[in-house]
Amino acid sequence: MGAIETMGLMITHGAPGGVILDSNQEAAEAFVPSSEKQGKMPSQLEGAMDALISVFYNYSGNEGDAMKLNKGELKELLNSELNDFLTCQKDPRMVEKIMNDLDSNKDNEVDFNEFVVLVAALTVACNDFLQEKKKKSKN
Ligand SMILES: [Ca+2]
Ligand SMILES: [Ca+2]
Repeated sequence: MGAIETMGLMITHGAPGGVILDSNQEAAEAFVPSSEKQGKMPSQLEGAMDALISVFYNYSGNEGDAMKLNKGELKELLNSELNDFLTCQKDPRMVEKIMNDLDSNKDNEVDFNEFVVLVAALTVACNDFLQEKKKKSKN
């Protein structure tokens, strides 16, 4: 409950998605595809980014546009990959709400740029939760 509320809040206020979009250009210029660094193991973070991309296309390729998640594909992804984080998704309106929050260009599909906003928001919410838990266990 808490996580998803925080998420909605952050998406409405444009952060952290806004931050990501602002730095897109710089990030793209600094980006070196892993194929250019042959034989080198990806770092933990690079591996996580790679996984993020793979997961997205695993679901987006099921129906219609292979580059975008429609509502059914988004639901599948949320159910299978974020089951522990989004406990209130049993509510069928939840997928609808997440879809509306994420779909910033209003084409009724979630592309990778829009999906990344969800992951970033959930990661921030997850960090807040963990830090809060740490604080409480200290007292
Ligand atoms: Ca699709
Ligand atoms: Ca969209």
